[in-house]
Amino acid sequence: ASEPKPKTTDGNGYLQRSNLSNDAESIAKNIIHHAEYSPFFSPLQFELQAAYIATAQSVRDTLIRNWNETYRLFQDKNPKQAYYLSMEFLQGRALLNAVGNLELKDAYAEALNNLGYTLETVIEKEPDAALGNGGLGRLASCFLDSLATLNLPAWGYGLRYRYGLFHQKITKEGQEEVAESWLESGNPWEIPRLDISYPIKFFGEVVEGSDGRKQWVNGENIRAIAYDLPIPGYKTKNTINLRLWSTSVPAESFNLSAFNAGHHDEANQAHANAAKICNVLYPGDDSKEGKILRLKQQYTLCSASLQDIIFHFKERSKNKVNWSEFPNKVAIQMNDTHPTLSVPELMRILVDLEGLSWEEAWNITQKTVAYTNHTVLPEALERWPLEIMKKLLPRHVEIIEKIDEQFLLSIVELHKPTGFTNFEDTLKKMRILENVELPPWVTSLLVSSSESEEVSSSEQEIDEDATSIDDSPKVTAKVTKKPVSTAPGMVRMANLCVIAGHTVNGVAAIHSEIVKNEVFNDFYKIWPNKFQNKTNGVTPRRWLYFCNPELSKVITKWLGSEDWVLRTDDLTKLRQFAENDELQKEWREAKRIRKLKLAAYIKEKTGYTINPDALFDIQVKRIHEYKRQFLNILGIVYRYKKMKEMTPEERRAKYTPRVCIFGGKAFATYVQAKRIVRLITDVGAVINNDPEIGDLLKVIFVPDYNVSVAEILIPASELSEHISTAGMEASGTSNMKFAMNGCVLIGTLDGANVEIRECVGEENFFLFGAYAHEIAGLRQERREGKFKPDPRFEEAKAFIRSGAFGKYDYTELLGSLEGNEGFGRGDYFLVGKDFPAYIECQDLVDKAYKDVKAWTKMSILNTAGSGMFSSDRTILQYANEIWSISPLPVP
Ligand code: GPQ
Repeated sequence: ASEPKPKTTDGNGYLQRSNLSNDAESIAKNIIHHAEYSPFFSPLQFELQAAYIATAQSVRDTLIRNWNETYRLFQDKNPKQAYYLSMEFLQGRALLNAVGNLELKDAYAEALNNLGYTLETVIEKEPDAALGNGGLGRLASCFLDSLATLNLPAWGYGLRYRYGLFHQKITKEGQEEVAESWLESGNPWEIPRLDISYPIKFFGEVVEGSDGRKQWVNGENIRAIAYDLPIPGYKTKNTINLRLWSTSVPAESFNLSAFNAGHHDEANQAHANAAKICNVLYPGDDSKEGKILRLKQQYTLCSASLQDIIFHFKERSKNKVNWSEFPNKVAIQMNDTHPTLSVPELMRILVDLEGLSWEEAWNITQKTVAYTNHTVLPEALERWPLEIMKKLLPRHVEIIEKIDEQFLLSIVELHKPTGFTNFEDTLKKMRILENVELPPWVTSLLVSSSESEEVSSSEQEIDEDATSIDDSPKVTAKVTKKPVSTAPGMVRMANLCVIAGHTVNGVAAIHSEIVKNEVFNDFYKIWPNKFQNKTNGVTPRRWLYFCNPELSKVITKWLGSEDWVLRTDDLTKLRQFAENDELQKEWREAKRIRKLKLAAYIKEKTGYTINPDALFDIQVKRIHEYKRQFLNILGIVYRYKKMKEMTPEERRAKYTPRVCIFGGKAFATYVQAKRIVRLITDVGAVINNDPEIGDLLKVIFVPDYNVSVAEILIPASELSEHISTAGMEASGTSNMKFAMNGCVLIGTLDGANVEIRECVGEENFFLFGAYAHEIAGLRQERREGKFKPDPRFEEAKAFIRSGAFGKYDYTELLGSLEGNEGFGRGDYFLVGKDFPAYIECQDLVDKAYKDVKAWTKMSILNTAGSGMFSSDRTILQYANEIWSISPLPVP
């Protein structure tokens, strides 16, 4: 019998929509409504903070309405959906982006004017949502914008950290970290979904149930609770979801008897442990260290998201669950290896909870998951100690061990025709487990194929305590898990991803080649079709249209329409006007407005006055030795020294007035990176106060670089620095944002620089430095003591050593550039090698900037050639070539 339907529903159980009017007057009423009834503040006051919260809540009304329509469409049509799993989302601010995407910016501006505020000042009240460290997290956020804009059925999953990326203070001593609490004044954008939560388990034991299935029991039990952030697309009703998990415990975990006995901390222990998981964003970028808490975070993300995905799959299957359909309905993308536990978790759910066979489950898992690699730095490829993982996730380790053994089996099969001579090293390199003895059946195979190789009796010994994880008919021997040496057993997450994923992609053409030919070459040789390239992109809405309205207006005028915001390839049509005096004048005027705004910002944040007509030269990104901010500042030191040796006339003739701007955070325990920050500020303090130099050179460190600061810096840029040691930057994404905003790049042939240079034209890109394929040889030469440093490089270092920039002892920092090898020495990043080419290239920049017309042309051609770096293009490629999903627009 059907339940009676309330009158307010449409007959299908859905609530009928209420109307929201989009005129300024209705919006103002709605804002006032929220100001009055919102629980965030006293309704008697309508201060700026209240205006921001009420405005955000009013925008959220529209977002929720669109979110519901989108969700309902996905439920009804049940298309294949992509799920983007990421430990980081660097969303930045939401307000301007939301009203811009909804095409309500003018209406909101008018409404706020009528209430005595301006949209600009209200926007400034929003704290950045900094749930990410850098490029990887920001990429995830750009992808969400494109997924919604392209009407694709997709959701993002992440964690709701209470403290995002730290705030950076710059003092006389360099960087200081301050905790960031973006949720302190409440988050008006999120929708707490206390109705949606899943159990998560840690530790405990694995037992076998009466049905023969493995059961994971006891241990620590917590719950993951959903918080939704609606993500609007541009010029579409489609609004997708970023579901962030927070952690808590079920009520029964509160130890009431302990509390009543006065042991308050003890009573609260379970809750405190659970809350800790989502307390802070892991502060590493290309992180080196792993902590048990980090593994708990990763597992929480994977387990909660998979339970949720499976819940939706079942709900949409309408009582006819057919597991073989799962890969036709679900695509899971793992953003780097951080969500790798999705693989054993999906296997566990399918095998232990749903009762599928191992083969069926493996088949489904492989067809469902795909992996994006974002780095080739060996220290950043995640490896987890087997012992830690065994304790925390005992069943998952069993599953990983079995995947490992099945993998060994499959490549042994593959190599049977060619024999197994010299095969052991390859096997050891490729398998998931590291420092764990090969199963005896593999060892015996290797012995029989190579008489010369002796195997010690201890290696052949079978560990009686080891659990057999094998129930496959092909393998019969028991497995030994004893460490081969004293080195602890490890789980290589990247190898697990490559083995389990149906697709592995790099993030720029050159990076994907390195992934295939170096990092994962053994895998590439057996599965060439698994490997793809998906060159990164950035959303042209946030990174050009919204943050640079002046330049956007000029572009729109000359292209005759605003279509370029969705079809960035149209930007190429600017090429025909690149030398047009009228366009050039408008272009420079637009840029100058943004330069003035940046100058005001720098004055406010640092106290330094800069000349808006100087060349604005910017390097903003995480501080890392491989990104070589060190090279940049050494170049500046050399420039300054040369300036000091010249007469004022010579100086003016040779150099162009420049403001060198840096920004970026150093990982709190990355000592060398923090020294680089200190050096930049020390150099700035001397040069900026040198009356002889005046506005010919200024060195600014903009504190607390984040998404919102980037939105001020990038539109004002004229030259930007992307100068990593070739082969080390997977892609870079700020390079794309700069080019879009008419900024000329100086850079090495690394990451996406290679493709940007091709697209904007070689003559519009300042290229220098060693090539990726030369790096290994150059390092080798260096080790052999064959490297002869350029005298100009020696001069720059000596100038710092002389104490010209203060008393701080730079011995350790400069020492990293000396010697032939050793940790932290031997100039691993080849700063000395590239230094002469770099400063010569910078001289060319000075000359080029003096020719205003030629420079403006280069600037226009950078924007014109940047169309391919829209994340819309990237996402379409993921949709078509990895996920097989199609657009489903809300009518
Ligand atoms: N990247 Cl592995 C990060 O920002 N964090 C990470 O942990 C890893 C990579 C970056 C990478 O360094 C950049 O070159 C890329 O442009 C970016 O990911 C997005 O792919």
